[in-house]
Amino acid sequence: MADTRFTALGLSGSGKTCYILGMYYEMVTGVKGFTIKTLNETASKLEDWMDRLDDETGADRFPAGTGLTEVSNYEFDLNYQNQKIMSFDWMDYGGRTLREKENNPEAFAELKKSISESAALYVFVDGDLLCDEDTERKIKNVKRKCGRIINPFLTDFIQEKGAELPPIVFVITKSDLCKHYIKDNNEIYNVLNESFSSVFGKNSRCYITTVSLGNDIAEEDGEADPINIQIPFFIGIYHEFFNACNYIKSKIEDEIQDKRNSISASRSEISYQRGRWFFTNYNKIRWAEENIDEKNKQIAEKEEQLQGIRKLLLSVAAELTRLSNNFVLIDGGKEIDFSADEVYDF
Ligand SMILES: Nc1nc2c(ncn2[C@@H]2O[C@H](COP(=O)(O)OP(=O)(O)O)[C@@H](O)[C@H]2O)c(=O)[nH]1
Ligand SMILES: [Mg+2]
Repeated sequence: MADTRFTALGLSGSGKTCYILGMYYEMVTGVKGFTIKTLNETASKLEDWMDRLDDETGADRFPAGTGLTEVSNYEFDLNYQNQKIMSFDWMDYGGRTLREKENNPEAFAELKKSISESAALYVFVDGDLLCDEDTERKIKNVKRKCGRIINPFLTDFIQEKGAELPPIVFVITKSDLCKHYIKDNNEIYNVLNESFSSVFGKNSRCYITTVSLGNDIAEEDGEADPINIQIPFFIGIYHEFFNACNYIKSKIEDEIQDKRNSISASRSEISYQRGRWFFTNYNKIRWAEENIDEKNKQIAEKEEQLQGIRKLLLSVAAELTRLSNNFVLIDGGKEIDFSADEVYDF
C-alpha cells in the first residue's frame, strides 16, 4: 500500500495514459533533485513506452489506447536527493469505465473507490476541445464532451469530503495544440467555470494547468520534451505531504513530551533520594540518571527526525513555488497567488 493515492478523471483520448508516461519520462531522470521510481511491475510497461516515445515517429510513438475498461495501478516513490518523500498510487483506466456502471460494475466500483480514497483529484480536459477561436464553442465542447460525464463524479466527491475537500486539479492536455487558441488564463477559467460550476465553490481549492508531451510532438518527427508535466503531481504531493508532516509532527511532539515527563520524574526521584537521611537508594539514583541520559538522547533523535521532515517539506514547497508561474490557483472561487507560507511556520 502506498502512502497516498491520486486519481485522474478523464474521457478516452484525453491524455491520461500519456500523462503518466510523460511524468515518468521527466521524473525518472530527475528534476531539481526530485526523482520518481516505480515500485510495481507496471514499470516495465512505462520503460517500453518511453523507448517508443523516443524511437518512433507519428502516432506509433504513443501508447496504444488503454483497453476501454482496463484498470492499471501504478505505484511510485518520490525521492528528494535519495531521501524518500512519499509513495503514491496513480490509477489509470480506460475512459469508458466512467460510463460502465451497469456493463462493468467491477471496474466502475474500483474507480469509485479510488476517487473516494484520493488525496487529490485530477480532471483531465482534452486540449483538442479548446482548439476553436470562439470562447462559446470552447465552452460547449468542454461541457458536452467532458463536463457532462465528469460532473456527477465531482459532485459525489465534493459531497463526500465536505469541509475536508482535497484539491481538485484541472489538467488541460495537448497544450502544444491548443495554446494557439487560448486567449489568456481568464478564458480558461471561464470555460472551466461554465463547465464544472459545482467545483469552484466556497471551500474548494482548485488548480488549473496546461501540459504537453512536447511543443512539436504532434509533428511526424517531433521530439518528446514534456512541458509542465510535473506540476499536477507536485500539487498533489505538496498537499498530501504537508498533511502527513503535520500528523507526524504532532506525534513526534507527543513522544518528546512523554520523554520530558519521564526526565522530570527521574529528576524528582534523584532529589528525593538525595534528600533522605539514611536510606538513600544509590541504585535508584543511578537508574534515574541513566534514564535521563537515555531520554535526552531519544529527544535529540526525534528532533533530528523532525528537522529531516522539515527539510523535505521545504524542498517540495520551494519546487512548487518555483513552478507557480505556470499554474492558476482558485481558492473559494477567487484567483489567488500560490504561497507556501504555511510551510515556513512548520
Ligand atoms: N499533440 C499532443 N497529442 C497528445 C499529447 N498527449 C496525448 N496526445 C494524443 O492523445 C492520444 C490519446 O492519449 P491517451 O493518453 O492514450 O489518452 P487516454 O485515453 O486518456 O489515456 C495519444 O495517442 C496522442 O495521440 C500531447 O501532449 N500533445
Ligand atoms: Mg489511457
